[in-house]
Amino acid sequence: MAFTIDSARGIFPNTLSADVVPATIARFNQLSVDDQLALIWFAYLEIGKTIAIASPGAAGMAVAESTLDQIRQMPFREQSQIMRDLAQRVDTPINRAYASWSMNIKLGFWYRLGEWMEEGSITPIPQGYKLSANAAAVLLAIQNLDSGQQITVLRNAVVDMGYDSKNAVRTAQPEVVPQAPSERTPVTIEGVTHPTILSYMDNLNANDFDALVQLFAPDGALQPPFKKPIVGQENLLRFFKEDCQDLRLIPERGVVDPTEDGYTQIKVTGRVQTPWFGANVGMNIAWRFLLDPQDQIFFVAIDLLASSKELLNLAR
Ligand code: ECH
Ligand code: GLY
Ligand code: GLY
Repeated sequence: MAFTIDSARGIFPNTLSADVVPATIARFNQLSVDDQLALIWFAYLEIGKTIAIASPGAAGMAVAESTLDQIRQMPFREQSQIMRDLAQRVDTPINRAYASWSMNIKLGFWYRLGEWMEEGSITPIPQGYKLSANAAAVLLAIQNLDSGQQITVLRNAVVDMGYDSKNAVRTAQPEVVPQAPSERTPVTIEGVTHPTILSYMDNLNANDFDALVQLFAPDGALQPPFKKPIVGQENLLRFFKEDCQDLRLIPERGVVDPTEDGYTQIKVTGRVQTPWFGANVGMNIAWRFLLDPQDQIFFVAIDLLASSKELLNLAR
């Protein structure tokens, strides 16, 4: 066979992704736990000044409700300890529950805690809390990122909290109903008319995950930004259902490049919106597809780009 998943990861090597995001997370992870929580609080307030965030959907949050109530009823001192435990990833019942939730439930959980901190029912970050010099430098680095990179740093910091035991059972996320065919608006991509690529974008936009996963080869893979590839239709379907609801993909342009043994490399660039920030944040994205000789997706990498200039970079 011409390609392995490992070699496929290297297609379109000129693509510049926002490596500043993992670099910033690595610096963040070196900070003390109190600095981490305070830094996120400051960053969140700062970002919230210019971009509105949507409140989490009620249906999705049901599984976190009892944990949230439990925390709300604790004395302030215990609430602080719960937040520290989450950031320190120790083994506690709440941290195990947290780790079992989908990404959006984790974000919604912190969204609620943040609301309650503002309103006074959850212990606030102490007034006048002074960040260490290192933490202040990380906060400044975050302030200098573009908004798509900022929300990615925030999200990754939150998603990595809790305690993920090896044999943890994941809590199912309520499923969404795919959009009716009559309500869908198909995408168009300058330079790309390949039906597999157009269907990929359209099915993801319509939350039609069963149809989406059929576009992949049985052992096909998808690599989210800064993550390892997710391999195989079953794992992909779970990922789509849990973490990919209500995304808006706005591909703009691309190139198609037939390669060895009947495989095709296709790079598309454009923007993606998350339901949390809607049209207020458009992330600059590249999709690097490798289709097999049957035109099924053997591999696709999704990259968060270093800058909007990269949207025009379709070079190999
Ligand atoms: C407070 C202080 C104490 C500590 C904490 C606090 C709360 C923090 C909160 C943070 C909320 C952050 C949020 C971030 C949301 C980010 C969303 C992003 C989405 C990116 C999606 C992409 C999708 C790409 C994909 C494409 C595909 O083709 C395939 C699938 C996929 C303040 C209390 C913690 C509340 C809400 C970055 C890029 C295009 C790979 C998914
Ligand atoms: N409001 C964003 C979400 O629940 O996904
Ligand atoms: N929403 C999954 C990711 O972008 O990593």
